[in-house]
Amino acid sequence: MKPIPTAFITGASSGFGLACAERFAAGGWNLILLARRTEKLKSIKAELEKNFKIQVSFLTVDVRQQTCIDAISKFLKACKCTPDLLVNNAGLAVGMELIQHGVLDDWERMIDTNIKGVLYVSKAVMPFMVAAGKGHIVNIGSIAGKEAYPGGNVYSATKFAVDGLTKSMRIDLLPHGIRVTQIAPGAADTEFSMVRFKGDFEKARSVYKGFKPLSGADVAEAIWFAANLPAHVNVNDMLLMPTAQAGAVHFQRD
Ligand code: NDP
Ligand code: 8X3
Repeated sequence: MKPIPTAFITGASSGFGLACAERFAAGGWNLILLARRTEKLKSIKAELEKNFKIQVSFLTVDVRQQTCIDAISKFLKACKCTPDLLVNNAGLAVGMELIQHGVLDDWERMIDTNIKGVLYVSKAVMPFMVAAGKGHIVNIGSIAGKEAYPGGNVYSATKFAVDGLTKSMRIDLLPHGIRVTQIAPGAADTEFSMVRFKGDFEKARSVYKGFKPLSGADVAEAIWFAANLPAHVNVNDMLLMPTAQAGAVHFQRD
């Protein structure tokens, strides 16, 4: 019998990460979920284990902390588990001020989560994949990592970093049979805008006004597609946009 594959998903308590957990659970994969909100992870684990015959473990970890490397490493050693897939998804935008009005704490949060978080989690998981001589890392980029837009500045810079890092990881991991993919979505209706606008509901809703944005499930389907291609095939980069969005600032709104 074929062994059951395991997906390690960061930012699994909402949005793309949660949708990805649901998609892979439905596909029969075991899951290791990571985020900071324990209660959310607990109820997701209970729900998915009830609905699908799979095993779900979770780690309550802040990917900004260097200590997360050790925590993840210890966890994987203890469960004798090498993830077949790592989805580096945890991330956020905070604020949309013009660069000259930028808030230092917002900058730190974005740089620490979106760049250092990807590095720290990958640092913990890669040795297991290298030892196994296989694996797949999917980094979640963004249209903001392809094009700049007004007020996108530091968020955009972090996603350009993910774009560059993905390319570089693919080269470094080439001798080890590890696939490295970037999925770069356009506007998607998740908790993203509520986080970006610090709980301002009206501002957050206005982002998606008059057009149909991507859903978490749309992005999860793209990750599922990339992960389930034959082992000799890799999606290097996928820019996944709502049909009503042609670029970072080009929308067709009703
Ligand atoms: P959500 O806000 O819905 O989800 C973000 C997830 O990241 C949550 O599960 C959150 O969990 C987790 N997270 C945030 N900070 C940390 C941290 N320090 N440590 C661990 N987990 C963390 O947003 P999305 O699903 O939309 O975002 C997912 C990714 O997709 C991000 O990288 C984002 O930049 C990117 N993206 C989003 C787009 C969009 O329009 N929505 C478009 C393109 C890319 P918790 O709070 O429990 O820690
Ligand atoms: C999120 C998409 O365009 O709001 O990465 O930056 S955007």
